[in-house]
Amino acid sequence: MLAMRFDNDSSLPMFEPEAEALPAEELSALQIRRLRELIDKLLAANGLQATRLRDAGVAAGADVGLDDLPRLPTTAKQDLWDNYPFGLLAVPRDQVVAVHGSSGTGGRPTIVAYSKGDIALWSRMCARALAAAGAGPGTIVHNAYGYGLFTGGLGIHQGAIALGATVVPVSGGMTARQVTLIADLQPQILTCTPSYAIRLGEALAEAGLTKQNGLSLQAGVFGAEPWTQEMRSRLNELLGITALDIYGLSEVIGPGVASECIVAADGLHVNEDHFLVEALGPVTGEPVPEGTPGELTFTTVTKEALPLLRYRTGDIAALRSDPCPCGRTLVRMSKVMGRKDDMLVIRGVNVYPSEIERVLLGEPAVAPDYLLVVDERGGGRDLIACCERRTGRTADSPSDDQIRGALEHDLRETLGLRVAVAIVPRGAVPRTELGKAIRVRRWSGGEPPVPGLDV
Ligand code: DLL
Repeated sequence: MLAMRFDNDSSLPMFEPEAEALPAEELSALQIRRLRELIDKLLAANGLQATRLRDAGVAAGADVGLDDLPRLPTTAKQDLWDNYPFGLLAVPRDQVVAVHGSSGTGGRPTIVAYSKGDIALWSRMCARALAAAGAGPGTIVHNAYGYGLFTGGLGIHQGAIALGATVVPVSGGMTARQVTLIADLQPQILTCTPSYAIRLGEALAEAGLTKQNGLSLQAGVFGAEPWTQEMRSRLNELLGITALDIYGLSEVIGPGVASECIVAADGLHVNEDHFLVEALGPVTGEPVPEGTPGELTFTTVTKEALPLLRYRTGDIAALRSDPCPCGRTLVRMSKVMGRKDDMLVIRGVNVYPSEIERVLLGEPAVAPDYLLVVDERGGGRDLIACCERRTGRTADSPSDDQIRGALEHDLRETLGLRVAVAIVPRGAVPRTELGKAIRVRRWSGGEPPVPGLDV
């Protein structure tokens, strides 16, 4: 019975077909109504967003239509930091039933608040994503996203329960135990970061558990970090599944903002009945034409505790509205192509190059030029910090190995992330004569991006 759900056929049930397959005009009418309600709510809350709306000449929700969206004020991560932790609440504090936050590092977390209604909404959005991957009541979901402040674990967990699926709340890590649980409980769906899915897939294969040999997995719902089509092919092959992308961010709600369907596995359906989406030119801030990459910007029209008007995510993707064979009418976004700023998401942890720089330059024996190499050669995402030694070495200067060891330790302590450090020959790190320095390079194969880099 359950296996039927994974046949990639377009009659797969949607979790909320009345919303997910709404005809375009009805969707617009719903969006306009909700946008106006949001604006009235923000004005009534009388906070930062109310001030910005009034400054833009908006005195009531009735003043705006959907076409006015590009002219409304925006919000950004800085606003959350400036109003940390509860300054942007649109409900009384005692209506907040949970907080979550981004995996951002460096002592400046982004904290977001949820009302009971927000948790119910979030659960439904994640239930939509799981149903789009073929899950239904009784499907076993092996949930290896981290549980905690990070939205991945609990978001998917609540979604699986809302769907009536059976969730295995295994969280991240302890790979040997995960292999045993997968062998014993026979889940159909795996949910985790794509890089962890690779790691788990390799461990399953080592344990002799493959598709040919009884591995039960049918689909994967992978997100929280960028991943490529090549990675999708690898995951499909390694695990014998259909690997699907799920996107979201704490500020908007967590996972479940957009997700792929198993029918097409070709772009993520944005839940635009709750999250209006725009793609903006990163520099101009103006909407870009359909199909052109732009900065994803979301307006949360139904959230209660922390509603955000035109939240600029920094994530770059393209939107498309051509019909999908699954029957959903929701606009699709491409995979995230990159970030407007340089934030790196490594194994689900968000790090800014500036945070790494701070640690590297705290070591006196290291020269101020460095290059961060995102190593994708193995299909995962590892980070190598390439540094050069400072000139003027003396007899009692530390050895390369000592510097490397100390920096790797400090990076792990400060960022909560394993970063490999490579001491490269003097002059190997590219220098900039004009303009901005290039601090990040990808390494997906071929020549090392820095001469002398041997890891
Ligand atoms: O990563 C929410 C999430 C959890 C999404 C589990 C999917 C699955 P944050 O920790 O706040 O929230 O990080 C948000 O991660 O702005 C993107 O840069 C990146 N990101 C999230 N999903 C994807 C994806 C969660 N599918 C930030 N592809 C976002 C690329 C992603 N990047």
